Amino acid sequence: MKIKTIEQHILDQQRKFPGASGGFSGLLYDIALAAKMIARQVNRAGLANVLGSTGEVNIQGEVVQKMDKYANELLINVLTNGGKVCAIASEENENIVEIHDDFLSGNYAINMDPLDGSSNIGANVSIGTIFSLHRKISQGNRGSEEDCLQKGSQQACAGYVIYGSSVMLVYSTGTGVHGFTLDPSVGEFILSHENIQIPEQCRIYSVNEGNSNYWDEGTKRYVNYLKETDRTTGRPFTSRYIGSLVSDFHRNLLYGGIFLYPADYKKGPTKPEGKLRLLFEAAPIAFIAEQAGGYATTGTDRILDIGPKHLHQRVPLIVGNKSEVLRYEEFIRRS
Ligand code: P6P
Repeated sequence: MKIKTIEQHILDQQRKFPGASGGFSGLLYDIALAAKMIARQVNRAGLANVLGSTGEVNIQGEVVQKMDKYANELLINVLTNGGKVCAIASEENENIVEIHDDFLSGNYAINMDPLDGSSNIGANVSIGTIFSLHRKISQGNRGSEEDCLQKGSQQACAGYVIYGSSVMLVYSTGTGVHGFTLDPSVGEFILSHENIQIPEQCRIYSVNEGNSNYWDEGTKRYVNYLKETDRTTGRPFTSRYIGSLVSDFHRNLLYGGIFLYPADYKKGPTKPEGKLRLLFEAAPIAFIAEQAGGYATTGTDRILDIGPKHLHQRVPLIVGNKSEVLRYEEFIRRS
């Protein structure tokens, strides 16, 4: 097997695309460094008294896990010291983290979910870090919220780290999706999955069926369709739901599947936007999905075409095999 570290891969990409400034490869290196440090803490969570909550509630109204706080503060620290970012938007912070005058302000803004699915960590379920990079577009010397509030189609890079049976970093800069597995014995991310393409045949569907009474009719009919028997389309699909977006998405990306977190009317008709956040979850996952030959929609709109209105905007997310995601849109159109 060709041994290629993520740093070598980034430099190869750099040589192919001289347009990407040097800051980009340094920024990805900083993210990989933070990922290694988070992985170390996640893997010893049960021993290091970092389980459980801090007792705080974040901007999402969710209880902050100690590991959320650790991952968020570590990433902000590494990125700020790295001098490659002009603004940091985090799922854990109400407003953007501006880069203090004592530090260099770089050419990229980062939107991140430092530790997605962290409520699962107490049960040793795989969790992840999700990141999305945009080129600076604001006029000032230092970054602003404008740099973070860009359409998903404008991302310079999107990626995630999955802290599972092994630690993997998966990313795309718009020229395919590449996966790197951490070799803890040498502390390097080694290329293990070059140019990932989602399999043609969809085999899996992932959705929290506990919400099914609160779905719209189109979603109900589509999920029932997935359960019908039709050997020509491989149905019924297998149901797999971990409740950790990075884990559910990563499995479906490699095996073929569709993930759904649709609008639900649990909180009444006034909150039909679903649970997942556009900037920190849906847009980066959608970018990777499309680069791997898949597709991502709200049910009516392509995720990557949505112009964000505010940092913590939520959207319905249906992502995976393009043919199945387009079929979902058809069910919604007809309902
Ligand atoms: P539910 C984790 O809290 C998360 O944000 C995603 O990782 C995951 O896909 C989703 O929420 C699970 O939500 O409502 O099914 O528990």
